[in-house]
Amino acid sequence: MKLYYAPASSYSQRVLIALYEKDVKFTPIEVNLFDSESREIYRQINPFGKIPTLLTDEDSVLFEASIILEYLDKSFPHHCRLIPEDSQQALEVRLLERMVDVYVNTGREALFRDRQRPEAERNGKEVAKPKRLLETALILFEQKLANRTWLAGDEFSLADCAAAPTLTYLRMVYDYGYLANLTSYVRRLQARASVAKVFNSGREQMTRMLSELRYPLELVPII
Ligand SMILES: N[C@@H](CCC(=O)N[C@@H](CS)C(=O)NCC(=O)O)C(=O)O
Repeated sequence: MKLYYAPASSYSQRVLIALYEKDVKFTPIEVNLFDSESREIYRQINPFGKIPTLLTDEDSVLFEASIILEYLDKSFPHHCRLIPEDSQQALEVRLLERMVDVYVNTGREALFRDRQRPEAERNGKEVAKPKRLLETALILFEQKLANRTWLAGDEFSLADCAAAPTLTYLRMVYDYGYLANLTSYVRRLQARASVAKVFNSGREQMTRMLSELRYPLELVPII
């Protein structure tokens, strides 16, 4: 199995966390999307030019992080099930993962773009709606985490693989420290071996990318 990825890419990190959780052997292939020639070559594998992509041992090409995770969970069901067998619980896991993607990631990207505008142009109407939806999702997570270890319950799942990179990077542009359960949850995520391993290997690339921005940003550690 080959994984096309970049160490700092949040969608790549989601897949890497799952691979480490499941202790699956794979060949990592780093893609430099900032280089036009590498990007062109990579488009022959993934026409959208997005990372990650998984090339399976049966030569299937899979894109979209959540589809790759579904494949890994079905193919390697014996270590750490990411999607519960119980169909009701599986729906909850998929719903939470979708909320991370649709509301938290979209809000994070909108806030990130906003921080790359001159200060006088920030906080305009284009950011109001994604920010409101982001906050709605975070409050819902806060309520669910009042009596849960992981986002969907007692077991680490697909939803946590998605939430770990997203909530870690979100802190650069949005301080959710006022949400105590969510903050403790992110601490638990970052202490988990698979998540710590992924962040440690992505930190250098992310720190460099953030320092080269028009309005530089920094990773904000959770205290
Ligand atoms: N929907 C895709 C999103 C993947 C994605 O946006 N990856 C980013 C890196 S985190 C990327 O490839 N960006 C390059 C680009 O958009 O050109 C997935 O779930 O895998």
